[in-house]
Amino acid sequence: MAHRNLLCCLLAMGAWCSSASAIEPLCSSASRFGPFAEAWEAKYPLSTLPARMQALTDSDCNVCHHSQPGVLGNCYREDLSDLFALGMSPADAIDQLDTVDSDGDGVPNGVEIMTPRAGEPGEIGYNPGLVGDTGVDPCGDPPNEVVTGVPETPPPPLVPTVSEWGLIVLTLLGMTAGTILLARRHRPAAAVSLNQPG
Ligand code: HEC
Ligand SMILES: [Ca+2]
Ligand SMILES: [Ca+2]
Repeated sequence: MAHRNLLCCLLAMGAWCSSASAIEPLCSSASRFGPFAEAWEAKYPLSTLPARMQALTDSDCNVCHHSQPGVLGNCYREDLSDLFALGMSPADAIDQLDTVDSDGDGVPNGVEIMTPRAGEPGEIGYNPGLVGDTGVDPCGDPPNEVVTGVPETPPPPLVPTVSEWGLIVLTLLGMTAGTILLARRHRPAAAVSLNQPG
């Protein structure tokens, strides 16, 4: 409970600091970010997603939030919030969701966050809570509102995906098994014909 109080305090201060620019100098950068944003940056220091969200939506908080804190979404934040409600720390919740596909676009959160952006040299990261070619939020209110206007689902890789490799391996295994079966089936026949005197 103390934990949650601390979070609320820091988060409220974050909102307060970013909305009231007059008191901005009073806010240390640590308190402005809040525990989720801090834990996130510690886990993914090389991702340029926060800077990109800042440039496109005027707030790096939109890595997780929809358009403003207090509004439903995005899907990634909703998952984080669920784990937090179960008593998990922000850092543990972020860890736990690394391999989960929160926005359902087929790519796990951690992979999205660290994927170099196609055609944007130096830019790393697709938003794990937004999908499609225009960065819509399936968990927003209203749902599917455009948030970034740019792709937030990584393009499919050019090499075979894991499931495609699986198919290839299965096919090869099937062919091998078939060859062995055929060889077995022919052997007795050959033996019979050899044993029978002509
Ligand atoms: C890594 C994800 C992440 C980032 C980045 C982030 N937040 Fe949050 N924020 C959350 C989660 C998760 C909750 C819900 C916590 C809970 O369930 O109590 C939340 C809740 C809040 C709330 C309480 C109201 C609400 O929407 O539930 C405020 C205010 C808030 N954040 C402000 C900010 C500000 C300001 C920033 C940017 C400086 C920021 N957050 C960045 C994840 C994040
Ligand atoms: Ca995803
Ligand atoms: Ca995505």
